[in-house]
Amino acid sequence: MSNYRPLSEAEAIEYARQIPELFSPGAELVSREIGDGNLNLVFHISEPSTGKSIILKQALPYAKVVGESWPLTLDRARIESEALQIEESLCPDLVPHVYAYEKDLALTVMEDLSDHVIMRRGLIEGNRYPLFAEHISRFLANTLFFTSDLGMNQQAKKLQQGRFINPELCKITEDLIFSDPYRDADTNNIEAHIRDAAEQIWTDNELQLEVSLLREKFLTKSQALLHGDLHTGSIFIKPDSTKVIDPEFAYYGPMGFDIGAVLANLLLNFAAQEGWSKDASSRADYRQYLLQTVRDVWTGFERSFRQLWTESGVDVMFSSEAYQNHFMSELLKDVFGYTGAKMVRRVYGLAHVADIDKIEDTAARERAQRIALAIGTTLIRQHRKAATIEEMIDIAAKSVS
Ligand code: SR1
Ligand code: MG
Repeated sequence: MSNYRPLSEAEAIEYARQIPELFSPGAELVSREIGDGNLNLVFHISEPSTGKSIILKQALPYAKVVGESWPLTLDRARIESEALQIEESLCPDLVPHVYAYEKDLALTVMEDLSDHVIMRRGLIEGNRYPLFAEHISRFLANTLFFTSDLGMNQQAKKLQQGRFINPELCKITEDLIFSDPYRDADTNNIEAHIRDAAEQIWTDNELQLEVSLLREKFLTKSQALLHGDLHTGSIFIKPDSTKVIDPEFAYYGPMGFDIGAVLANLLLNFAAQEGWSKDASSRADYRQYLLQTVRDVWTGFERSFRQLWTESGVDVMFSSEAYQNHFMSELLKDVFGYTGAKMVRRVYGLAHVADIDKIEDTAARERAQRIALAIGTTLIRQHRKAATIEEMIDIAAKSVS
């Protein structure tokens, strides 16, 4: 921590200049701080005369979204850079390349993806990404399979787990997803017009039991190295390319948490459509596209994961078809629960999503919030009985019929 200081734009340029073989000696470099997430500084450094560019991402010693009153470990920069490198070894086309990690400054130097857009923004603008489901289901299948006891040496997995104990960032998730939205916590950020819905959830004992079970699994089920925060703001996209960024929440947890994060964010956009597509027919059409993407992500994941298991499984006791079927059916239940929990927290927990919050019309925003809560709470309630992805699609479709 002793040599740590948050960089200014000028200091970021000086740092970038020293990276060997990147920019021309003495070149004019331009820096822009472009971080719009909740936690970090992000500098875009470019050399206008050659068009070369990189990203410098620096962790701050506190959560930017709240301020210095919420201290946060700088070790998350190490966790992020190591997770990115593991992910790159498993699916090189789906993550940015890491050029360097500087421990003292909690700084990662990585590939610039400015020719992509943040997927959340792309969905808000109504764009379609025909390759996304194939890309993200391959990312999920490879990263989850090859870091689990199914696909990697089981002693090496235990050692790897030790490098990804991430208590401070896990606590953020434990609080903001699996605790605070279910009680009248100070961190909640509740618009007055939906307070009644939040209050109903605070007294719903059956729902709270289901959330407790999901929380328990998040705390104890060390199945695979998760990205840990795989929402559509952690995905850079363009029609022919998908890049997963920001795995600073990486830790060993239940696989369904990452899959659920992707599906939840598709469904949050589904819930928000009244704010973004003004006529009923284009709205229905885009919603169909989102539901088809939900279906394709799960079915693509299941197909790839089963294939990896059959071709590369490391454990003879886990090699029977009966065990594989049991595993996949339990995983789908977790996916339902985590999809639901990740939706509820984004409606009135601490950190919301632009898909809903940026809807200017209050009545349309409220309808989006209530649709998201209806889908989320139903998924949580039904998660232990879930048997097919079609049930999730039906729940979403019924919420707007
Ligand atoms: C204090 S951090 C709030 C949220 O931002 C991150 O992206 C995670 O989702 C976290 O819960
Ligand atoms: Mg993030």
